[in-house]
Amino acid sequence: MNKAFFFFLILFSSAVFGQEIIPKPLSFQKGEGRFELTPQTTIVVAEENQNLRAIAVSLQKSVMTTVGLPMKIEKEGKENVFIFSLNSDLAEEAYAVQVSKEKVVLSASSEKGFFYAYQTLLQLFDARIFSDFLIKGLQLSLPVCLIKDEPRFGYRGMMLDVGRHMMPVSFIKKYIDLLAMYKFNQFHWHLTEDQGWRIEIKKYPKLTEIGAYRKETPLGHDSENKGDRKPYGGFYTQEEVKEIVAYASSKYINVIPEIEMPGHAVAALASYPEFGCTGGPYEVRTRWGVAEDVYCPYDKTFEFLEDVLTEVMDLFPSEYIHIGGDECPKDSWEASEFCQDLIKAEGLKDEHELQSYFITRIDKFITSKGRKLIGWDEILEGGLSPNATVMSWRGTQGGIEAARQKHDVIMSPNSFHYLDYYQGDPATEPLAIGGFLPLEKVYSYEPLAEELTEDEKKYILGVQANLWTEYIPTPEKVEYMLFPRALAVAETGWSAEGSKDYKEFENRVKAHFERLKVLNVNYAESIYNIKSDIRTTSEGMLKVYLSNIEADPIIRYTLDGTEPNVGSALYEAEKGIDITQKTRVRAVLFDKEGKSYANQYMTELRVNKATGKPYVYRSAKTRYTGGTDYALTDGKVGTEKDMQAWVGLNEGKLDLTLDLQNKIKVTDLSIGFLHAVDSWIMFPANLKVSTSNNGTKFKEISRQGFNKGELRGKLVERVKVDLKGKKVRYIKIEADRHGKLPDWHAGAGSNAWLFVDEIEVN
Ligand code: TNX
Repeated sequence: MNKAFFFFLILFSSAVFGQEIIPKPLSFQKGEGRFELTPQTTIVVAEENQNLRAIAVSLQKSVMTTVGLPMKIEKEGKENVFIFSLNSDLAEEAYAVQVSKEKVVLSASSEKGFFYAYQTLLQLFDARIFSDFLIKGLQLSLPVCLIKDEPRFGYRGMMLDVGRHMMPVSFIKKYIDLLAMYKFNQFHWHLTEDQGWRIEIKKYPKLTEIGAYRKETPLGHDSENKGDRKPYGGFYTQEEVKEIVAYASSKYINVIPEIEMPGHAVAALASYPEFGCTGGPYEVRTRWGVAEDVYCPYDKTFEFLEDVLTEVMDLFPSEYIHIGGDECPKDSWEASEFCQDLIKAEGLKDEHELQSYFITRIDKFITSKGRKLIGWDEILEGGLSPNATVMSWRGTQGGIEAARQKHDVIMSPNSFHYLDYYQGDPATEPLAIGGFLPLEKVYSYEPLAEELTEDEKKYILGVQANLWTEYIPTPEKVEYMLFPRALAVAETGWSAEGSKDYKEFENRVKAHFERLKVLNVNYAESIYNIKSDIRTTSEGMLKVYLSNIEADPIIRYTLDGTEPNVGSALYEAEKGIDITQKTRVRAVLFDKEGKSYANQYMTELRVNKATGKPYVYRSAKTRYTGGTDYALTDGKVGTEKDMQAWVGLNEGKLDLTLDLQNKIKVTDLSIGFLHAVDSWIMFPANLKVSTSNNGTKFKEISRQGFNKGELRGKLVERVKVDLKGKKVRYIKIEADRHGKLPDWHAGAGSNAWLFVDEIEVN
């Protein structure tokens, strides 16, 4: 799109939406006219306060960089000024911004309040205020308005897992900048994992010499059990940690370190095997998931952990110290004589109480240092000290339970706030761990569950979203997974109860895309994805209906496999698209100016003599996915990526009769099967095809056997059967499942699934 047009759009959209601030402020009143910045405009900071001055300098810098105006900082001034005005009546994080034609007044009672006023101010400017170079012809101004604002929750956090994948210091700073822009105040830094220990600990150098490196990283999905054979690793030195903590603090963000225990600790055990129950050797983990090897509760293990935490507390001034506590399998404690003796000696009931003993002992240590322990909701198991704060991740129930037990709670439910889950159709999204959390779902989260009493609600300190990085190896992908969903989380944490309106939020998000673009953030445009509805017609044709979030989207499509452009056919909702032959449908969304969006829709439809024709199963139990009645003849062919097209069985056999509804000449038949053994799906043992003219007497045409019992990995194969140009009406297709999963398989002995899709007849 032409640049001038692009910028016109920004102005236009701000005029339409009035305000695009995210998170939405408590109140916003728009007036008439604008405050124009001129070469005479100054910033007035009366107080002798270095930090306030630093905020004024940031404002000065942004204006200088983008439009070259000097914006001197002075002690007084009345007109054509930005004034920092102290107002001690406001709460710590509250602020007001008052823009008139003559001046802009920022009020707050604290530096933090001024910082948020400044963040809001930036969002009132043209999006190009975020540019780091001079923009010719840009005239900066602000709309006359009055904003009063304060957060709903005191805790607004974002977690980043650097254990699975490490991110460079420069990126951590960018991440912190983006959090600050959306008024988050907590950065939860997940620093240790099975797959890597990422923080230098002076007393235990092997933690980073050994524990920071793994032999390889899973390739594709963990279930495929493949590695990339490339050593991976790295860690943050204590100097770098200090640098990041100081940087975050300059953005009014507290950094909460997480040192995982008793589980998710294989990297530490690989470095110091004496802290595991078996004594090792252990190896830094090269697969995702949950490891059975965990810390053994020896006295020496506690000494070690206390030493580590001591160094950590020296680096992080945060009151909260996160000690993990999640996903700790009890196998190694069950098998350990030491643990069994300890359970008896301490009068504990079982290994769950041993977990509680573990956490309580660490809690005492952390509390003795004047800090507060946070842990994932499993720390509730077996009793917990009243001082501890619970971070609820397993749905919302853990948090509700914790609040009832009068523990402070931070809500970060995987059912709403796991930003490592897919945000769009997995078929068109980059690889993710699983799940499905589109922007709308994330936005719909209400942290104060109805079942809590008013008193219990007081224990909910706020919200957090988590970014686990098993499938997120680069900063670009971190950005892709975070944005725009982090904006929804920001609004849940900040904006007033009951003020959320998704449609209106979506419009503000679109305006923020322009800001994120200027900031070089690789945000996802998945909210624009095109969705399809494919229907069969009685004539054996297909009709494809396309839609997206807009009421009247401009969708252009091609049917010849080429990429749609501005000249391609325009989709008309009333008509749909008729498909009469094998076709690859590709569709792309355009904006009014003819700019295309990145996310495309693509599907291959194979119209053939079986398309839309009915079939009857003689035996088909446990049908799985392939939702529609005509899943096998809907023209949509199951592929490795498009898992939803397949029909799956794991009992009985595939035995169906297809009715072509007329006696017609047929040359061949093909049918696809999926082999994806890590997902318990295996190629059939055989395939038999017979034909008939009356539906009762069948003649066998083909019978073949397969043996893919040893084949690992994934494969889609279409089996072809020659029908020799005969005239037939009915075709019977039979296939036996492979049977049981092989001995070497994790699910050995269970039935393998048979996945079949799309019967094609030509
Ligand atoms: C569960 S959430 C975990 C993490 C994984 C995450 C993947 C939590 C406390 N534990 O170790 O990375 O699921 O979504």
